[in-house]
Amino acid sequence: MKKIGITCYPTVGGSGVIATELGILLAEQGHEIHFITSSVPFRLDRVYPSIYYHEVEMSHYPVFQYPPYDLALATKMAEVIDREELDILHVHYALPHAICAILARDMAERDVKIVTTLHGTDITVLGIDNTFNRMIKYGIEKSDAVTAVSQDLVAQTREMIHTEKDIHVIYNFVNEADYHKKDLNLIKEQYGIHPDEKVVIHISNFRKVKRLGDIVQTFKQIKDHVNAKLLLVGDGPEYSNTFNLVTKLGLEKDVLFLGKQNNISDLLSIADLNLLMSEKESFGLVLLEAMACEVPCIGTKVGGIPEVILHDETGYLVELGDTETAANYAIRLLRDEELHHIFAKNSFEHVRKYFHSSIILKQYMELYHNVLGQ
Ligand code: GMT
Repeated sequence: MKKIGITCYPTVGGSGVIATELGILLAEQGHEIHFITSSVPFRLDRVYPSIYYHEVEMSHYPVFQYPPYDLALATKMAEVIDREELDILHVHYALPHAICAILARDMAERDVKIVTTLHGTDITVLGIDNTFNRMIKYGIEKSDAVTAVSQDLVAQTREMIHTEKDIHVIYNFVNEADYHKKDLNLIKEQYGIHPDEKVVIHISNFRKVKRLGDIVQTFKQIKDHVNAKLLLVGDGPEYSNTFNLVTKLGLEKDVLFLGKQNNISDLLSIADLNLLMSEKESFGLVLLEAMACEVPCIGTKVGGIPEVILHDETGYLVELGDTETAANYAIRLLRDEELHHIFAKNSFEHVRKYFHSSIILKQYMELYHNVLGQ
């Protein structure tokens, strides 16, 4: 039995989901898990006897212009390392979490091993900034082991951070108990969608990189040929612009803004097609979630997306911004029931074969054993 600390962004987001689900899987294997985060990770929605939660508390002293969250986190990490006798501290994101972990390891009396998982935005966005570039490199190089969620992210890290550090690719996974197709036609009816209408879905945090405009433009072209509705799930900075575009294109009746939702697998169960037209995406966890629910995906040839979607087998890949090709593929898939059925089954099998939680868990466990020299 190992004692493992986990730090992640606990709010909605793929990295928080992966960190929490991994913690749950490890606990189920008999390990003791200590989450060190600013709030309870949102997926920790029931009691697990060997999972503990340590809240990073902030004191607001007037002397600080900005409350120093990173220092409070490092202090809490050091405290938990010593008190709980952690073997490993697994942090998600180099910045700031790996930096805080390194500081905590220096402060602590115990020799804890640091494992850092790169999820993307730290490299593809922050890596461009020179101030942070050096800091990220430091975080990566001082970690005992580093993982990234796709081959593409490893390549980007090498290119932008100029590090020779070994970076292991460990892909994302889904909780199969939750992500599977359910018979929920009632939900479709409750949203006022006719049984014959096709459902296209997009789920994201509505940041600019997700190219919501391309999602709406693709849907508009689909709509000209197929009776369909678009479900937009999530919220974020691009919400208003997307809303305005939908109104401008006269699609108000066909695009449903659902806001943030918890039961994503229920919504995926009524969907026929998932769209992800991002300009940056280190993996695209939502693709796995959709595919596990037998929903074929169309995505851009960007970042790690081509490592998840098999072109012409589980879905289609298009160039960034090419909404016309995306719409043509979508129309083909939504009109041809037999083809759709094949793609849906292929998607399910692909996730099961290459991204099953048991495969990914094994890879993380091997990595832990290696850093501990066992
Ligand atoms: O997509 C986001 O902006 C959220 C971010 C996160 O912290 O969850 O997502 C990143 O990590 C996910 C989990 O590994 C990946 O599936 C996403 O592709 C990645 N986002 C980007 O690279 C933009």
